[in-house]
Amino acid sequence: MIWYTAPAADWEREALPLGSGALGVMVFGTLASERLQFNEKTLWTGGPGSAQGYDFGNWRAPRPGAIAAVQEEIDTETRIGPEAVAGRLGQPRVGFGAYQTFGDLHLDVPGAPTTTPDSYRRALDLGEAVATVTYTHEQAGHQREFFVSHADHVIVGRLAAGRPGAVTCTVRYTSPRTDFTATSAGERITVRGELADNGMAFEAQLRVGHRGGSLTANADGTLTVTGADSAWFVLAAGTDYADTYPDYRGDDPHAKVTKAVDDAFGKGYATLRARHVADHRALFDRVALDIRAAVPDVSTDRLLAGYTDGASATDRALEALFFQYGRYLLIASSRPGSLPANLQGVWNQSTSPPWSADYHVNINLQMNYWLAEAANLAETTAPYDRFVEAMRAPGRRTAKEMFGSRGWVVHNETNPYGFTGVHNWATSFWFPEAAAWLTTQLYEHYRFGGSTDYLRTTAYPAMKEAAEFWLDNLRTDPRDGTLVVTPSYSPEHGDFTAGAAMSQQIVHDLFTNTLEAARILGDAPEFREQLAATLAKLDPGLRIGSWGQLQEWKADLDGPTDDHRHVSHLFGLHPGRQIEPGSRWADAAKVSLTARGDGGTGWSKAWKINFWARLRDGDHAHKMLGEQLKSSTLPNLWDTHPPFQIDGNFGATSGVVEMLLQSQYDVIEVLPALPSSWPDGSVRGLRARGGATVDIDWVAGRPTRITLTASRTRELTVRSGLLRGGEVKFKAVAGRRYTWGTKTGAS
Ligand code: FUC
Repeated sequence: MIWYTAPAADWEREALPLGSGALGVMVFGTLASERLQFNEKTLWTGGPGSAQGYDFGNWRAPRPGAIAAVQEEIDTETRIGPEAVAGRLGQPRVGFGAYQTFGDLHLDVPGAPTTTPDSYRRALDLGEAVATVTYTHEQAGHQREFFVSHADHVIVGRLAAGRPGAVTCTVRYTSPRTDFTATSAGERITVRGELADNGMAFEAQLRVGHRGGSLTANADGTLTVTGADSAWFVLAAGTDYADTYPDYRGDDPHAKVTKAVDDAFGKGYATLRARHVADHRALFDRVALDIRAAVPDVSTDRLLAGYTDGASATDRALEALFFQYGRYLLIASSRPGSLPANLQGVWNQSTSPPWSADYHVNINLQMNYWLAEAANLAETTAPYDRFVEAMRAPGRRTAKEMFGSRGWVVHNETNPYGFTGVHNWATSFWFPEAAAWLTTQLYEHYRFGGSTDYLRTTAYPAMKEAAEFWLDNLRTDPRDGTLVVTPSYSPEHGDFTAGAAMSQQIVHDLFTNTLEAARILGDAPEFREQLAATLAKLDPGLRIGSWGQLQEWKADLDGPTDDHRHVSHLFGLHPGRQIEPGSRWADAAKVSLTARGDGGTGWSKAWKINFWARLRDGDHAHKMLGEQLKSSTLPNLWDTHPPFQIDGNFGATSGVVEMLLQSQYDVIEVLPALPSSWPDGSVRGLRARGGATVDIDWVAGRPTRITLTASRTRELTVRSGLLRGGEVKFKAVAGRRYTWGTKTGAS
């Protein structure tokens, strides 16, 4: 539960998020006029039909030889400043668009208290995914309840009072745009419009029910409930967006929205609530973390403000809450049937949000899904898979037109309209490695879940096509004859060079995964041989520099006082698996990470939790979790870059899992980086690669019991100090449970 003693005064810092993946709501809990800012995830300006025109980021005119000329210059000069390259390979963004707020629903409550009563409480129950606002006024208890149901595709709210007839309210829709009409008739409000920029049709419908009192449809498009015992509403919203290249338009939303709102209304409030809670709990309740936290009776903003160094039981309460909040937010912002979680999940109150609230793919979208498999929410990856699938057609055209090659590609940022080309922000526009990196999650989904069918139909086609792009685009480095990515740009840092560490490590990871998958699926031997031969000649992107650091670039250019937020050259440590703990590369990675320091934006700190956990330094991982809570977390526990950016929430939850369980080398490692400030505890329901669900109890920093439930029949290896010889390898049988140790640690 997260809770507060006052209404939210600020959307970003204080309002409480609810969501069903497609729909999102921010609850303010304001007394005289409840504000419910809401979103539908496909409501985007830009794309085909945009008033500005749209080119998918592809060069508007062919530039024959442009990339080759940059490559040749890098061969001779070794480095080129980013502005010079952006001038030659970039172009201004046109028609990219931005994620839009759908608007606000206001519930005007006449006679509500004008100051916040002492009894006021605004809460979000993470287990139920229900927000409540409660207060006492004129001797009557008042209660508001809100949720967004993925089971029924509606936003639901209810106002009730302890005294008969005490609920009076007017329901009103507003939007910062003027492109809509809102009309009311009977018990229904209909909002209908088209985005001025691209003509996208959108519609929302709301129906109000009440017990006692009366309901009036007003001429200004609002509805008023007067003197009821309780009132409730359902709201459905949609657009005519479809994720199909090249038009990205589908059916008018009217029929779908009407059906959703009417079906839900027919079910009644209690049924909708029960169906919603069951749907949410089926995902949320799978994981439980107990780190002997003591939840004090203070509001969450005070809990956050009081956080010091993680040494106390109340600090642990916040850490455990923050861990589960990441899981909550992923469930709320990524369910099948819509787009994946964007930079703000599904929540956006603006018509021009930061970075368009888009899909940045040089770290951010990938980070959003780091927790999905290991924190037992594999179903939330369906929208991501679909997004990647939908990107391949435009990405294939970009590969052909810009690079003259096979495969598919996407650069630094993308939108729901297949923007796979480039813009011209010098320090970020060039990142063709993004497609390869995006496919990593698909392969991880296979490694965790083990479905060969999924590998064959979903993961492998995207991976293979990304690999084909790099088979066609690697170039021999005249310095040493290895194959390198060029031009290569380590995200948002330094100059253009050939063979920066991250470029090489990503391609290494892609080829390694694709080769494994090709073997499993028995793809053509010629393809496998070509991949293996290319991998053998590939510069692996691992090099140790003059001060013992892992080099970010192929030449030794790293500055020991540089604290840039991107730590791209450690990709092979996390999320990759090229840098194994105990190796000299890991030692060098540690030198680099130490030099970069414990600061950074929200997502940067979150990544560092994962890095330190992979380096088996639980205390430093925990320190980074503390840094994130102290300086990159808002009172509503949203991560802040600043501004609000959800990747840090997801990255932090992933980091906590990495402290407790790792399996990237196909060995299930129990408590690989347990911090000393969590001496006793237990965790239930984490997932390991190979199809295992793992429960762990520990006392005084040592595991006392490990329970593993196998979801597939296959050989598994478990590593833990609890096991004789430190490791056990056995044939696990699907559906069976295996236990080592006892709950008390007695044997
Ligand atoms: C990447 C980061 C920025 C920001 C942006 C949305 O480009 O370098 O810090 O997170 O994405």
